[in-house]
Amino acid sequence: MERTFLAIKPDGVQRGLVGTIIQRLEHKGYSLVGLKLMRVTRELAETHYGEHKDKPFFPGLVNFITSGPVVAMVWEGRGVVAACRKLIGATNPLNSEPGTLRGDFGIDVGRNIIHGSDGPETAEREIALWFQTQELVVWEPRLTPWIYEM
Ligand code: DAT
Ligand code: MG
Repeated sequence: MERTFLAIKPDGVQRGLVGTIIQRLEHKGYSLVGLKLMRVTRELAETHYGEHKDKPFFPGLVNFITSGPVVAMVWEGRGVVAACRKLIGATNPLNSEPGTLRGDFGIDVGRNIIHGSDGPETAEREIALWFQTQELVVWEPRLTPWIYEM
């Protein structure tokens, strides 16, 4: 089964959106396999956002992601990487469609609520960066036959 890495950013936690976000993903039919509330170190933030290190917004991005608690999650299911990107919406919440998490709950690109891996290889790298193997729980969701035809 495919897995993706999602992180509810400090604005999402401060604004009380943790339950809403988890509920949306559960209702979609995906399964949670890893979950932790954590403070992000500068080292982790800089590694996670390494592809953006030369961008003008990089220092602000690192300051923001380390400014408060983050909910780090791994979700599993068919097509979960692309589906979560759709569910999250465009990077700038003003361009995100209504019905997406950023479209419904955000305004500013620097306060866009949630991170999601942008592809399967990125997901593998980010899961390994944020979680130890023993923190991921392998379990058999009983609803599988009600969510997947086969
Ligand atoms: P995404 O989070 O949709 O994958 P990204 O990887 O391009 O977007 O950028 C990572 C984060 O950096 C993004 O969620 C918010 C911030 N960011 C991106 N572009 C920005 C900009 N032009 N100004 C301020 N922050 C920006
Ligand atoms: Mg990205």
